[in-house]
Amino acid sequence: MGPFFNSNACQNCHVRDGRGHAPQASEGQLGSDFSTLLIRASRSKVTVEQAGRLKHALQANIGDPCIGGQLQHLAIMGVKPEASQQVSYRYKTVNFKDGTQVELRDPIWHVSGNGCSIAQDTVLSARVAPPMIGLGLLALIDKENILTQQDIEDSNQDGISGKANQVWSKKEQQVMLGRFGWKAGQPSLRQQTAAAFLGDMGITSDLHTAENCLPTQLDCLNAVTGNSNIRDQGKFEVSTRILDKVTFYTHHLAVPKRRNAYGAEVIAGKQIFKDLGCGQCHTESYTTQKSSVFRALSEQKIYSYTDLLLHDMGPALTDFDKHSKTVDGKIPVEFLAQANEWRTPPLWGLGLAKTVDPRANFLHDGRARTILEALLWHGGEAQKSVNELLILDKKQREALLTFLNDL
Ligand code: HEC
Ligand code: HEC
Ligand SMILES: [Ca+2]
Ligand SMILES: [Ca+2]
Repeated sequence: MGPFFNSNACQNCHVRDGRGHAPQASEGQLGSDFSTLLIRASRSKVTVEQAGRLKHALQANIGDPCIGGQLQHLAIMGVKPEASQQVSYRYKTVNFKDGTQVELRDPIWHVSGNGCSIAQDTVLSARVAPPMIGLGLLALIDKENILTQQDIEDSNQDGISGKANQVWSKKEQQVMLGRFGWKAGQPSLRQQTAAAFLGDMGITSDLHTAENCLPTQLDCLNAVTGNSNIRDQGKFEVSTRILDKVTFYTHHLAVPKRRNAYGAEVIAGKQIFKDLGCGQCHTESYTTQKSSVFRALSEQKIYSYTDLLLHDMGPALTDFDKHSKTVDGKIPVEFLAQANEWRTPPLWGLGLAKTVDPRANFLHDGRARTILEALLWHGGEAQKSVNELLILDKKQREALLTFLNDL
């Protein structure tokens, strides 16, 4: 493991195969529990218009000179960690039309390089570990079913303009539809898994054969590595056999059964979900493709509640700079995904998130402590849905949440 790492096991972050959480901190305090959350870094040399025209927009993904593409706050003995990170929160309240108040916590990120300085034009992106369920099913949604939902220029003028991410596949050596990660930056679960081994734990594999050190990080470059120790398995730290097994595992974690799908309040809530336009991004269902490799996942009707497309979610959810200031939303951050764009996450398993781990949080940076908070942070293309949410009465709000909690 290492030289640099964020954690030493997949399940430290994906707690019991569920989701992670943001550090806790009351007003005026600093939170430092980064056990399930990490910060990405990117610098953009191209405008988003150029990135859209580039064949694979790889130019949009240049790491920071001090911390590379990801801040690893831990390192093996003898290597100094890259940087340190903390978070504090500004607490604010949102009012429903009927006077009900909900408190939201707005994160302020504190990051500093260890012996070097993060660049002023670096865009930072905080990401909490997402749940691991149903991923093999998402991998088997026909790409055309995703692409036909795009409406990049919002030509039907409903305010929603989903866009697919187009990302680089290391295996295929070509541009492919991005499906995984909060900005859909990974095309396959094998590549996502190999990226996690290297980026999060410092473990090389057949897809990432070099350790994760910048040319300036001499102690990292000179550190002992496991590459030369593994005689039979090739020159990397995790063998292809183990990488393939972990990848198989990530494909096959089931989604939980609905508990009360036909309950009257659940059905009423589902209607409100539709009326508020939630389903315009959280697409209800698909049938997976036929697959001889993944037989158990083949030709299944699934209820994933996602279009797997990127949406502008407004300035409050936009990535930030080293002073925790929101950056220009249009800056490309991860292939075609801009600073203000996020992939619609699937909603299955939502109601059991806190059963899996009571600390579980929602949204890309875990700022939302409850499902209701997650809804209230929606902005940008989803602003209309939130405006309508705010005028619901107590009974309607409860029905909506009962439906979401049944997923
Ligand atoms: C330091 C915490 C951390 C560790 C350790 C970690 N992950 Fe993750 N994982 C994340 C975060 C954060 C994301 C979201 C990344 C993004 O948005 O690009 C993620 C995303 C994923 C996804 C995509 C899920 C989705 O819904 O799109 C998979 C699959 C995954 N990780 C598997 C693994 C495996 C397998 C390991 C161990 C080899 C691992 N992770 C280790 C934090 C972690
Ligand atoms: C314009 C597209 C869009 C619309 C409309 C929309 N969402 Fe979302 N939703 C998203 C995206 C994108 C995210 C991820 C945002 C982030 O992580 O910052 C998200 C996140 C969520 C989450 C948190 C999921 C998680 O895993 O953390 C929930 C719950 C949710 N939406 C429910 C709803 C409900 C209910 C509505 C209707 C009131 C709705 N959404 C409307 C796109 C949309
Ligand atoms: Ca790094
Ligand atoms: Ca290593």
